[in-house]
Amino acid sequence: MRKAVHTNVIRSGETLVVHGPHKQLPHSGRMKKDDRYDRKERRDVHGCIHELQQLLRLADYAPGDQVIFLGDLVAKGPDSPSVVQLAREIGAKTVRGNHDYEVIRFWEARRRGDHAIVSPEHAAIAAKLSTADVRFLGDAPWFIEAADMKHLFVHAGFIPRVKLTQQNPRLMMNMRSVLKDGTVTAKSVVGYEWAKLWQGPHTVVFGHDACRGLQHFQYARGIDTGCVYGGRLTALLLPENRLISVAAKRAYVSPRKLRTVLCDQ
Ligand SMILES: [Mn+2]
Repeated sequence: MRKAVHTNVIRSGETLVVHGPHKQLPHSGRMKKDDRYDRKERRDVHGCIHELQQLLRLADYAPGDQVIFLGDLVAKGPDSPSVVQLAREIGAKTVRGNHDYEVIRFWEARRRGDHAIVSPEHAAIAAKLSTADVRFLGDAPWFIEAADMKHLFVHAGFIPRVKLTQQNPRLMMNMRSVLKDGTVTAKSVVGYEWAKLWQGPHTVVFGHDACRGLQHFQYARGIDTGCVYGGRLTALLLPENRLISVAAKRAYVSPRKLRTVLCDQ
C-alpha cells in the first residue's frame, strides 16, 4: 500500500530545452526552489522495458511521483520505443544520454534532408520512434538541477572543479574517468572515477558507467548497474535516499562486450 505522505508533484515550469548538437553552452533543466517532490527514480534503461515496469512496481510508483531518467533510454536492449513511450506516459523527465543523442542526431539530419553518420542500430531506432518520442528525447537537457534537494542529475558526469556553466556537453554524455595529468576521458577503469574527485556542493546522480557499477562517494552516486548486460536495473528513491533494483531477465548484450568495449579500454 502506498504511503499517504507521497502526494506532491513537481512543476516543470523552468525546465530549459536544448535542441541539437550545435549548442556549445551547457543548459540545465532547473527546478524551482520551492518545488516539492516525493520520490525520484533514475536509471539507464537501454530499452529494457520489462525490467523498467518491474522496477516501477517495486518502487510503488503512483501517478504524481516524479520519475527522472538518467539518459540512454534507447539502444542495445530489446524495446527502445516502449521505454520512451512509457517515460512520456508517466510524465518523466530525462537528461540526454550518448545513445539518445545519436538517435536524435540522425532523426534531425534526416528531417533537414541531410546525412548523419550513425550506427545502423541508432538509425533503426530513429525510424521506429514517433515524432512525439523523438521530441521527448530531443527536449532533454544536458543535466537537471533540483535546487531544493541539492541534487544534480546527469548522464555521464562533470569535470571536477569546473563550474556548471563551463561544463562540456559532450563530456556530460560520455566521460567516466580523470587521468593523473587531469585529462578527462570516456574510458573506464583508468585513472580516477570523476565522481571521487567531485567536491560538491551538489550531490550528483549519474549513470553511463556500467563497468564500474554502483559508485558511492561523498557527493556523487553512480547507479548504472548494467541491466542490458544481464546485471540489474537500479533506481534511487528520494528523499529516502534508498536504492532499489531488479535483476535483468537476461543479458541482451554479451557481458564480454561490456568488458572488451568499456572496461578494457
Ligand atoms: Mn551512456
